Amino acid sequence: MAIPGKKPVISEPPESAAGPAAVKSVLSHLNDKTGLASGAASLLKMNQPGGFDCPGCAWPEETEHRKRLEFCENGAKAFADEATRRRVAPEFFAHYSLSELEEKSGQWLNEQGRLTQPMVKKPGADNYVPITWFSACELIARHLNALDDPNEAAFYTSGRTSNEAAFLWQLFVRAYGTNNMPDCSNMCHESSGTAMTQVIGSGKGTVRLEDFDHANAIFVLGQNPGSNHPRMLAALERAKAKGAKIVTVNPLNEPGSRNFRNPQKLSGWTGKGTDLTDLHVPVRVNGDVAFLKGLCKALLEAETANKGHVLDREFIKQYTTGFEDFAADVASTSWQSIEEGSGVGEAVIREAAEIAIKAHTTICCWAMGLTQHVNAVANIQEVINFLMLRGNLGKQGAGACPVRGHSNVQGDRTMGVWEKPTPDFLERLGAEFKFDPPQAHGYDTIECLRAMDAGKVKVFLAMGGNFAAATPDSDFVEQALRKVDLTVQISTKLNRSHLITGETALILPVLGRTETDRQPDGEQFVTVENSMGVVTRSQGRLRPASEFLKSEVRVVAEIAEAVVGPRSTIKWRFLADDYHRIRDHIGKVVSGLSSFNDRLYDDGQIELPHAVRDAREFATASGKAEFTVHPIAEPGTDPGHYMMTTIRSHDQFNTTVYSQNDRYRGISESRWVVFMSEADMAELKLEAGDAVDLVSSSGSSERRLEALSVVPYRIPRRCIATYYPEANPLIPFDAVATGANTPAYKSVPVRIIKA
Ligand SMILES: Nc1nc2c(c(=O)[nH]1)N[C@H]1C(S)=C(S)[C@@H](COP(=O)(O)OP(=O)(O)OC[C@H]3O[C@@H](n4cnc5c(=O)[nH]c(N)nc54)[C@H](O)[C@@H]3O)O[C@H]1N2
Ligand SMILES: Nc1nc2c(c(=O)[nH]1)N[C@H]1C(S)=C(S)[C@@H](COP(=O)(O)OP(=O)(O)OC[C@H]3O[C@@H](n4cnc5c(=O)[nH]c(N)nc54)[C@H](O)[C@@H]3O)O[C@H]1N2
Ligand SMILES: [Mo]
Repeated sequence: MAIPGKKPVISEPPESAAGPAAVKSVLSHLNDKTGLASGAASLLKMNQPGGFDCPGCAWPEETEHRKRLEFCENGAKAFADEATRRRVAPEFFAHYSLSELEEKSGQWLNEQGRLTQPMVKKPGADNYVPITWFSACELIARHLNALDDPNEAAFYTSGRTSNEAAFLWQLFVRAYGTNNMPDCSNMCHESSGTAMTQVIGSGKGTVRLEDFDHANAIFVLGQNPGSNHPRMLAALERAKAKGAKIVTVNPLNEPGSRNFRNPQKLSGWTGKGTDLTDLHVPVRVNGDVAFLKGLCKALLEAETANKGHVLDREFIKQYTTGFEDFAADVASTSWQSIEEGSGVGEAVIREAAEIAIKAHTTICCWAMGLTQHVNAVANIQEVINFLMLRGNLGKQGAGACPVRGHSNVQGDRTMGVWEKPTPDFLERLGAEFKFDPPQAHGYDTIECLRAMDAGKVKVFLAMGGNFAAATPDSDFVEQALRKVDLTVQISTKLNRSHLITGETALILPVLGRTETDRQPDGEQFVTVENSMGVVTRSQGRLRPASEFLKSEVRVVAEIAEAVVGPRSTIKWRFLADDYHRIRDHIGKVVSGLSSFNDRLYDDGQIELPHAVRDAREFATASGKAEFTVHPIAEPGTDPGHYMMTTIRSHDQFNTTVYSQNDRYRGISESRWVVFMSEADMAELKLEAGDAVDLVSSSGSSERRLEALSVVPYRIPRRCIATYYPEANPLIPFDAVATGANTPAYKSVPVRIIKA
């Protein structure tokens, strides 16, 4: 958590992204954390054949245009953070009690370095003490095997976990007897998966990286690639060079999306950079349904004026259903309600539509700005409506591109880490390993928290992540976590989830992706799947941070052996001795990965099949892609309320905060801020730097954050922005995306009270 009270230093945001400033930032991170020479040598292996996959985001690496330096500033920071020379050893836990550590910020905790040894906190104790791996696994087994029902346990996964570890993990959880597998995806792109599965029959994106070279228009909605997917800027720059127009739809005009100085090219060091965005559409927070309806309305009106030249009638007729109802609804929606709902004028929406009409091929990219709202599923289905009007699905240079977050979050789902597995997957899993997997759906993240609070989850294991800080409604979550009997964190770095624990708690430290993974049968590599469905290998090369670390795969195997060993015929340790054996099983269970090992060696990478992208086949109820109708979201701000969104800075990876600065937004020394328009500030008689409290309410309960500094910013009126995770205590637990349960982190009505 941030330290309240500290004042930010506010300056003008920079005009361009990346460039020399990014290189300077990389060098200083490496120098502080890993030592410059060894850090730089290892970075050269990142995203290269035979090297390791970047532990940062899920943007695919280039193959055709691969550079010697195939990484970005933020990937380098994620690397340096894992490769740090600092250590959290048993002496650290002897020195600091849990009560003391709870007062420390998340940034401080992370800065203490890598976890080195298994630790246990016993009931009533206020310190962690060392425990052997064997005793830790026995302890887990005792707790799990004492439960009345396997559904009293839950198994969280964060998205850095490799395919091999994820596959073994879900196999263990199902062999134990539950589908309670909440994951970070539940807080992230769940809305995208749900929305797309309903209307196009697949939850994954329909574009390849090469499609960016063939796109005439690219819409980037609710995404900040400059900070969160910086390598995407290179793809946008190339598209731009070939004449593509780029439209960004975002309440903030993010510097990273405006101008890009490619540090991999000489011109990025000396020149002016590339102006990426042709049109910025400053929607109000949660104004996207209204904006997208406006866009479709402009397209339909243009078709009426110029019959046969705007819509792809062939596509609509052959591949879709529901067009008539959709068109009628759009026609009956007034421009006035579109302008009010989106906060954007008709002229700007028509300008965006004009770009789409002139483009033969359009890609829509999006991220959390669309997925984390109560009406998030509607947001994404409106994107699909818009794409379908001009046949932009299953066509080169076009398609839907939900840009995933964690580097293997998509792969973890492909491996079966899902609380709602398909019957088909379970059948193949059961046949391969000769057991009956549980059929009933398990808890997602929100349901898991509710069950914890109700005393129905008694044992909680987390494969990575920072469950306590990433989830909404922090006070509620912490209270729920403390009701659990045993919490287990399988982690690389210290975070809040190690401090907010059940009665008994374990920390199990693991190898990171950058480190050598040696097993009895030799050095191992793992695989990951990027945001575009391409599976590649990743092999760490650094010396492990401690001799006591185990790989995630090995830890899962040892826990599984202790918990279900005698009851199952699966040879857990044998599988972990050589990951090829795990991949052989994956090839038989997961469709699209047959002959997994052979193809990895032959081709280096495997592209998973995608029926929509490859064949315009839609596995929906109707067998067609479906147009859908959605109401414009209510502004949701009663008088006196502002709509708060939560954002990432340029110096964090999710709950891991590297510094209190946000170079791209001109903020330094404090993240305890609220971004606000000057007009709203004037109305409330606030000056830059003034302290305010934010209060959100749901039902009868109120949540409050105190003394945040006001920062004047170009953001639509009655909208404000704060940082994730600092603002998570304000996010009501019960505000979630309809149908997907993704927390509505990006539309929280709050009151502003002058402190
Ligand atoms: N360096 C770095 N890289 C990361 C991460 C990181 O924390 N740091 N996190 C990873 C993960 S897990 C994820 S999911 C992704 C997240 O990547 P992003 O989704 O890009 O991250 P956010 O900062 O949450 O929000 C994105 C944008 O949504 C805009 N926005 C907010 N509300 C609205 C709205 O109502 N409508 C619209 N149209 N826009 C809105 C914000 O202004 C912001 O620019 O990045 C991944 N990559
Ligand atoms: N307000 C608000 N809340 C949000 C969001 C938001 O936009 N706004 N975004 C949401 C999103 S998109 C996401 S994805 C979630 C993120 O939720 P999580 O994935 O749970 O959180 P992270 O901060 O990514 O987890 C960081 C921790 O993972 C561990 N770790 C790192 N690498 C490894 C590894 O290789 N193996 C293992 N076992 N552990 C490792 C380290 O201990 C580190 O401290 O947060 C969500 N919460
Ligand atoms: Mo995410």
